[in-house]
Amino acid sequence: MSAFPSQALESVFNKFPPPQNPNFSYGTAGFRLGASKLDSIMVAVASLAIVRSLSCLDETSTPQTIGIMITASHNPPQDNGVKIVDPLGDMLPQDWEPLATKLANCATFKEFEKIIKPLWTKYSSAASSKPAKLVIGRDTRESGPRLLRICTELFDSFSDKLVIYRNFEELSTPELHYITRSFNDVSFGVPSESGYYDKLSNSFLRILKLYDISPDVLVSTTVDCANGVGADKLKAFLETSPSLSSKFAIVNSDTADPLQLNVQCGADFVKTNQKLPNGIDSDLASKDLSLCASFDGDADRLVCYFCDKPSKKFILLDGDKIAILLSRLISTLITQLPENNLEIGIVQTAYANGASTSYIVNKLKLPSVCAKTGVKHLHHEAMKFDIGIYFEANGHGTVLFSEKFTAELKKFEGHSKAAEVLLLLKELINQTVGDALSDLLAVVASLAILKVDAAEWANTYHDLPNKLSKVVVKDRNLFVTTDAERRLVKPPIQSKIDDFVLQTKQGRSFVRPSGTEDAVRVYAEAETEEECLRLAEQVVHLVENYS
Ligand code: G16
Repeated sequence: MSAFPSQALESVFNKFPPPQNPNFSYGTAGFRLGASKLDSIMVAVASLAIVRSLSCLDETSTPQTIGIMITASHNPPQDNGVKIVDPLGDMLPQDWEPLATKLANCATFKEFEKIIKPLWTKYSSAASSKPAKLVIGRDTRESGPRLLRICTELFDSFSDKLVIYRNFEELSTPELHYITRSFNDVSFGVPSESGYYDKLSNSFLRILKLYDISPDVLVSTTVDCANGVGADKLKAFLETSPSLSSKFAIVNSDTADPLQLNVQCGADFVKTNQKLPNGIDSDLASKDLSLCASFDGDADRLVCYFCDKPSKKFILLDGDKIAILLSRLISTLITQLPENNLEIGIVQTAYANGASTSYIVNKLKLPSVCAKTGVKHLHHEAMKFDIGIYFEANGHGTVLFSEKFTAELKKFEGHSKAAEVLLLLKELINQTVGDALSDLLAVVASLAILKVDAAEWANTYHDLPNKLSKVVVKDRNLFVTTDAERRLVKPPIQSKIDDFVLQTKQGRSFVRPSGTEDAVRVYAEAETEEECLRLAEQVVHLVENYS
């Protein structure tokens, strides 16, 4: 068995020492905070990723590849974050998160070694001392290269008998998830950026061909890339797919100035403020046969929108609307199969607009599940269905197709166009995590196949007026929720929220601590704009008074 590399680890640990009394926690999407505070966390995460790889053995008892993604997605430019991606491209299992938290909070190497050494030794022995395998990527944040180098410095301090890694530098979050899985599952794709682009463009163009749809007639889409990594990746994708390049125009693509990231643009800005981003005006957004879309800072969220022509009113097509559009296409295709017993389900969070959930249950007659915020929670629930469609209202989501789905559909291959299209959708829609580019292509294909324009899509149902507020509090950990984050256990203000809700027509409101920002979020919806704003103010006031 290879010896535990105590000295090498200690020297890197001491080079990037933790602060006094560290109090970090692996949250909704890994560790996320001011970039200057992340150095010691990188050492903890890189070490844990090695152990995770050693613990995930394939059928030949060889460690599988684990991903490390350095990003803070929708957060402001000065933040950064890091998360671990499991062999199949999903998130680090939740029962490993406390370990990540513990390692990040070790104040001395002695404490750190006490936790990591027994695990490393145990798993390395089970892996017959074969090396751990890792892939690493980062978004365009200014702090990204420096934080990434802390990880590679750690890996380089070991011999390659202990760790083999591939550094991809700049990647979108969904690319990193795709590449991680492809290293472990050759049937999933080629583990490279070009493999990812080919998989998307081939499946997309083949779907269009089955319906004789020329790319020229697709809706023209203007994409706000949040001045983030999605801009570079969308450009690269369009270079590899010239037949699509005239249908997608990119705005907010300034990745050379890291301070512009997510500023007045991007999916989070558009969804939260319910207005157009910088770079897209109401004339552009109301052009015929067009659509606007926003990616977030690491290109794993998508929202679409347009402006109504005569009134120039902004109309948002958020994650709820995307889920419903995709479920409409998938349900239509399923009914065209010669036979099937596949169960489709839709997973949302408490942020889903009440009107969307009613539409799913009452019109689509599909099962609807409410999960806690965080794609890891939704992903888990969606896996319980043969076809699990999951989207957060903020545009983070995807559609998971099960093994049963593939087995059933393969039976009809060659004699059912619907089966062929469904199998291609499984290729097009990222099976590992929400993916703005893949979701956008799925939306554009759905609109073309269903012969629906943005206005008709928006009219599927009408959102109840809603408002999401962010309240900065002294300690967000004082806010504890239950019932998929729809009710507060602590502090004792839930009954007051209930009273406000009862006084509001079609009212709904909840309070939850953010897992990615130092704040508490307050959501409110109601029958009218006025009542919604009143409810939001009342609940925000309650929270402010309590903190
Ligand atoms: C992350 C998570 C999402 C979550 C969002 C906000 O998104 O992956 O699932 O909705 O944070 O989370 P919270 O309200 O807990 O701050 P992203 O796109 O920032 O990685």
